[in-house]
Amino acid sequence: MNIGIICYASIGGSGVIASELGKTLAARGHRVHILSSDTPFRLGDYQPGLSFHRVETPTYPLFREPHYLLSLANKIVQVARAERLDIIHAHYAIPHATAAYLARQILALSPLHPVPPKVITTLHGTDITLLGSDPSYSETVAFCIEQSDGVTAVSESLKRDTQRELRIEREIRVIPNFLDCSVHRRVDVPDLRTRFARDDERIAIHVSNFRPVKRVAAVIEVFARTCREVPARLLMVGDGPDMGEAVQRARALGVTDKVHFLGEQDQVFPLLSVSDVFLLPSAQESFGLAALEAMACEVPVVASRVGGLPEVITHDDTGFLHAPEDLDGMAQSVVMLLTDDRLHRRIAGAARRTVHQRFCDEKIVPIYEAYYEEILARD
Ligand code: GMT
Repeated sequence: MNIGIICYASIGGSGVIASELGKTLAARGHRVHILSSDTPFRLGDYQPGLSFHRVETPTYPLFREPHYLLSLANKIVQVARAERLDIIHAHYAIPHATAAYLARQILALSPLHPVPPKVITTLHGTDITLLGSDPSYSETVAFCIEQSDGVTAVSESLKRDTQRELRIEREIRVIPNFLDCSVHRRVDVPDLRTRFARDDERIAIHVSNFRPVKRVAAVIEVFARTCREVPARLLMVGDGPDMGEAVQRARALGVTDKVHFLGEQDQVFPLLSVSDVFLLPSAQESFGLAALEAMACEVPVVASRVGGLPEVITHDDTGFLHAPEDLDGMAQSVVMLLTDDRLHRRIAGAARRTVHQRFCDEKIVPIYEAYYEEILARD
C-alpha cells in the first residue's frame, strides 16, 4: 500500500507511535510517506520505503497566526497526487483529521486522482479529553471524526470519552499503542547508574512533556515522601511549561540535591534501565506510552488510576494504581517496591511479560494493516 502518515514532530506519544508505525510498515514492504512540520524525533536514519515530507507554513505580515492547517492540507494533496496514496492516516485529530478531510475533498474533485485516498484518524488522548471537547474546537473535531473513513482510538477508555464528550455514534476501532520490543528492553549500563546514585540509594524516574496534565509537582511530592523512608534519587526527564513549578516544589520540599533534571532525551531506555520505579501521577492519560516503555525495561510503574492506564497496568500485578489525589498511597507503593526485592522482581517480571504478550510492534502493526485493508475494501 501507499500510505501517508501525518503527525506532530514535537516530543509526545502520538508522534512516537506514528513514526514507529511508519518504520514498521515500511519494513513490511509498504511505501510510507511521513508528513510533518519537522522530522519526528523517533524517525531515525534513512530506511528503504520510508520518506519524509516537510510541511512549510509561510508567514505573511497580514496574518497574525500561521496557517498550518491549510499548508498541511495542501501538502497532503501534493503528496497524494505524486505518490498515489491509498491511505492518509492522521495521528491526533487536531488539526490533522481536518487537514486530511479537506485534502480528500480536493482530491475527490480532481480528474488526476479518480479514486481519492481513504482517511483514517487515530485519536491519541488530549485531542479529545482536553482540546477536542473544548467548545472552541468540539464542532470541527466531531465533524472530522464522523467524516473519516476509519477511526481508531488507543484505548477503550478514550473510545468511551470520545463517544460521550463529542456524542460520536460511528464505529471507533480500539488499537492499543505498541513498542519495538527488540529495542525497548533493560540494558546493562552500570556506569550510568553510578553517575546518579550511591550504591545504597534507589532511583525513581519520571518522563513526560511537563504539561499540567502530567502533574510534575505531584511527582516531586511522592518522591519527597519516599525519601523519608528510603535513600533515593529522582530522574526528571523532559521539559515543558511546568518545569519551573517542579524545580520550585523540589526546593520547597528540601530535595533539590536528590533530583536530577535531565531535560528532553531522545533515548530513554538507558535511563529507564538504571531506574527502580517509574512515577506517573497524571490527571489524565488515555494510554500512557511512557508507562509501557518503563514496563518493557522492567521498571515497575506507580500511576494514577485514570483513563486507559488500567488497560495497561493491573494493580498489584504489573504495577500499582491509586486515585490521582492519593499521593500518600503512591508513596507507600513506591516504598514497598524499593524495600521489598521479591515484590520488585514479581512486578517487574510481570510488567515485562505483559508488554511482550500484548504490546509489541509485531502484534499491533498487522492489526493496523488489516484495518487499512478493511477500510480500502469499503465503498
Ligand atoms: O501526553 C501528552 O501530552 C501528549 C499526547 C501525544 O499526543 O503525544 O499523549 C497522548 O497520546 C499518547 C500516545 O497515544 C498516550 O500514550 C498518552 O497517554 C496521551 N496523553 C494523555 O492522554 C494525557
